[in-house]
Amino acid sequence: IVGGTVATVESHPWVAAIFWRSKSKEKVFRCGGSLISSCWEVRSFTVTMAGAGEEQDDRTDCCEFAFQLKHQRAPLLLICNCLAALMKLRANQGKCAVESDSVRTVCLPPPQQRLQPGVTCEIAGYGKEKYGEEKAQVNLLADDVCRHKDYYENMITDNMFCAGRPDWSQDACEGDSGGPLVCEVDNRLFQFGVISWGDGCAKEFRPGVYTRVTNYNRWIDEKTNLSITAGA
Ligand code: 4AZ
Repeated sequence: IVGGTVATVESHPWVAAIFWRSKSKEKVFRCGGSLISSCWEVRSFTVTMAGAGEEQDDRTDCCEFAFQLKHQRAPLLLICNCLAALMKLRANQGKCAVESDSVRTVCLPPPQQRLQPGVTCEIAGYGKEKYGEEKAQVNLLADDVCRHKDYYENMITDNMFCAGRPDWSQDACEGDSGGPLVCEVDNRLFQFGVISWGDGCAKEFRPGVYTRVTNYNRWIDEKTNLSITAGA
């Protein structure tokens, strides 16, 4: 998070810090995530593959495709954003996550709920620049603004939305991707976005890009075999 403030774990009890175990068995911090049920987390990630040729794939939600190619060691450079990925937690003594003041699931948004541009939402994560849990506030941008040529033009699909500060002072950054963007509706917080990508951090005309979670409610319910979508 850039330009944010220190957050207590209790204020964002659904935020996960995801670590990978390196070859030397060390735990290395990779990205964020959020707890959507006691045994499932949702996150986003970027797949980059280098090879002999160079080709940029413009599909933005191509996880399965990318993994197939990775398996075949295809000679191309592919960068794609997996906008929504689910991670199943392993149960420990019959339980996955045990809820407490610092561990709690986040609510998925009602699928039809649309928020107006300008609405202020909150992001949280453990990424740059301070690498401690921080939170910041960002405002939703209208799609046509984010698709303007001064912004991201045709890089924004219907599965994404943009959010930033009018003065560009607060933003998500490297290591925050996968983490949640939550907004308040009728005094309750819902996860409307997954921190996904951006050109740099807190840069003018380069807002953060988020996965539009309402487009994935049904998919999440199907994949997890849960019915965690409100009002579905
Ligand atoms: C990242 O690499 C990342 N400023 C996440 C969000 C943004 C940039 C980079 C948005 O995880």
